Amino acid sequence: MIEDKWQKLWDEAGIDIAHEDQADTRPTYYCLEMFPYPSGNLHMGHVRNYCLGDAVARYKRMQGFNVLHPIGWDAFGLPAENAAIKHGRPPAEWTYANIEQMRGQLKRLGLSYDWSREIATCKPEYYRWEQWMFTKLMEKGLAYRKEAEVNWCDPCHTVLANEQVEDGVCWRCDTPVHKKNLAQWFIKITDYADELLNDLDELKGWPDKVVGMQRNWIGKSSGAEVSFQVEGSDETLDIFTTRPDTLMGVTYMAVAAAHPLALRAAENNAELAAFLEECSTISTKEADVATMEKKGMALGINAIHPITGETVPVWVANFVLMSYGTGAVMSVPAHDERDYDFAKKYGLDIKQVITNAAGDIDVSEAAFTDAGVLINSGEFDGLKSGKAKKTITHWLNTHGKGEERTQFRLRDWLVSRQRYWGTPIPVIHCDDCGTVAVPEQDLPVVLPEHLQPTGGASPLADCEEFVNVDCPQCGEAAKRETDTFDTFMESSWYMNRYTSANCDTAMVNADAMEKWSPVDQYIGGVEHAVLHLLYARFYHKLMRDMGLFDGDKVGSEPFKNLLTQGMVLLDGTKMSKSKGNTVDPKDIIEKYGADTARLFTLFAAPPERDLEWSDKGVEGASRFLNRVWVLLDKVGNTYQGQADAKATKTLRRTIHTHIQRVTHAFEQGFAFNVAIAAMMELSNALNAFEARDDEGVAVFEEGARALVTMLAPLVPHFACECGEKLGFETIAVMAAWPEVDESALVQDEINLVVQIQGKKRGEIIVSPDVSQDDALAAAQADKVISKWLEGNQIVKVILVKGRLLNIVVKPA
Ligand code: OVK
Repeated sequence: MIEDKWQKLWDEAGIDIAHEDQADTRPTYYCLEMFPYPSGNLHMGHVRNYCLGDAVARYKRMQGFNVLHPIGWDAFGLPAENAAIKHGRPPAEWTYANIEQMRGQLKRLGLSYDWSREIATCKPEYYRWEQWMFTKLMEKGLAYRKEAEVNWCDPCHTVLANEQVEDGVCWRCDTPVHKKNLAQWFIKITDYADELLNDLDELKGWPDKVVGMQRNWIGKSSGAEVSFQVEGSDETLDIFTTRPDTLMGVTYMAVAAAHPLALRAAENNAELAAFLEECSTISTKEADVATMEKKGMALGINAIHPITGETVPVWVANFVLMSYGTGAVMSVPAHDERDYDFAKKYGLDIKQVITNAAGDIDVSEAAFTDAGVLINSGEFDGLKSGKAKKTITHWLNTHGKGEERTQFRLRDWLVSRQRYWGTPIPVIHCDDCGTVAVPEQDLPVVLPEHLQPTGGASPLADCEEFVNVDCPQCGEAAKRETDTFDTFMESSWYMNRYTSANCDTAMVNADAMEKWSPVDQYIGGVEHAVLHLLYARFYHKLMRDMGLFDGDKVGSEPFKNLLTQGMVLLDGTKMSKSKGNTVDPKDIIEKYGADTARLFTLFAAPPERDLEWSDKGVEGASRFLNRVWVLLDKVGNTYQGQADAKATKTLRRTIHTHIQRVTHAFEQGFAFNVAIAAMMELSNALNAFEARDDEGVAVFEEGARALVTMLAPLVPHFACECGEKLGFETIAVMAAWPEVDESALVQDEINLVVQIQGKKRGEIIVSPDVSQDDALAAAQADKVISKWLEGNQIVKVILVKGRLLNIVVKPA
């Protein structure tokens, strides 16, 4: 097996190890792929992700970089618990077995990871630093506990993320979920909203699409906060609007089902109470809220318009969420589609206050949502929307009824989960001292690994040796927090931990961070475009502000360049276990070997596009490697016949133009498919060549060596075997990347098109830097072209260097 042979040799040579040695003066390069959940077996999507990363890492090593290319396991989370429930084995057992299995599969592919830095996030030596960080965040007031409305599933006895609620039911047990107010832990990401938004401008190496998604998620909007008095009470109903110019068109207010006004109104109204209950089971996903049927009920309460003093009814509506803004909105049906549909459905007033320049807007059929000119707005009539926003906000401000405000869509990060298989939240609840952070010397709070979840409440809560503890402040009996962290916590800082994976005195080593961070190239699925990437950017800034590294030296962003890979499809749909349309990487590797699997995934599509699986494509990749192998047998051969110096020169030129093209493809967004296509062309050119003298033999060998060397980052075992066949001085994956010999690119002669009166009349063979006069002379000497010039007076000659000669004549 050539794979075993080479993998052993690579290990012995230690070529995958990132060097910390100060004496190593090579520039550093950090290449990282999103680390896997240890879910059981490698999927084709993983193979693609990790082959892309490996090609980058190996290429950079051959370019002379000291490369950090680590791997590890995102090991906590629900799948392990679900499998544990199904198989009756603790999640730790399942997780560690999967890690073993998947590590073997990664090794089988010959991926050049620095295994000395392998991490598993479920190990205390990893999560202790996350716990340490959390206690520091508590000290700074950046981590806090508060009651929040959450999705709760009774049978599963847990909070569900919005994404885990489908059509109002639990994704796992199909029971309707309901909203519940529970004390939860949050981290104040909103304190960093502005920085997270502004720093997006720095991320020139990220796809625009991902930057746009992050910008949208943070969702900065400017507008005004407006207070509406509740009729007959001292209370106000505060709302945020981005359209204060439409304030005079408010005809009703809408509040969330969980809003205190709604709850109070429902106390003596059974019908309303039933409606609020119905609302509590609906999804809070924005996409669902946008598409669901809009429903509401009047509360029987009025609000007083802050400018006109008129009353408008207050309704409860299922599309207003307590978790966004203030849980209340002003409704302007004439100028907002959702408000319009709702008003039409329930017969509420529609008052137009904006028109266009021509004044011919009619809102009897649909809302007019553009900016325009104010009408029916009293003293504000005639103002344009932009000016009106400012004027009305100013009016509110001076009358104490509102002010200018910027609002973010981003909410604080809810990090607690009522789950067993996660990092224990390092907090102790004491009847006297309240919520107390576990002191640094008592960390880590180790998760007992032997517990068996059953699907109900977390087994941690019943584990007395875990729960019962003395309060670190007063020494009295107290209880540990039994919630664990969201697994996005672990994946938010792993990229920094790899720089100093074995450091046991700090979360990261500042010098190592300076040396390696930020990640030069991050590669992973677009499914993480928003949450993971945002949390990782946030965490990096938190670590900086905690003084764990020098922000001026390291920078404030963890990932310099990002490549989001496309999906692997089979028959046009995403490979998925539940649909049964998967191709097992194991079968391909067993049948064709790791290199064919690697070559196919890299060749079949540009990295960021979806890749359609094709058995024919796999066979094609395998055949190409065979052809190269056979081609190498020609090295050293001399063929019969007259030596042809020109053909040899042309081959040398082809070799170097192809080195240039392959290098360019690697440098420009790692277009491996383009690089491989160029290598196939080079292989064909070599195959068509027959050396007839020593020069020919030497150039052929130069080409074969370049081809093998350039294949090394993609198909490393094969390239090493080829290198051995060719007598490489070093194993192919350690060879230096071939350099383009510029002199080989120079062409002695070129074909120059000759146009007369704008029409092509022939071609001449000239030197590439021919002068205009010499080119004209050559054209005049050409038998065919000279016929077109005969008897005509040449009035103008234009030479476009390297391309064409234009002659303008005056007919005789
Ligand atoms: N641990 C996280 C993760 O996504 C990453 C953290 C950094 C948040 C790529 C499939 C598949 C399809 C059907 C059945 C089973 C699997 C992902 C990531 C990387 C790791 C492809 C994975 N299809 N799996 N872990 N993939 N595609 O293990 O986009 O899910 O970049 O592999 O993926 S992961």
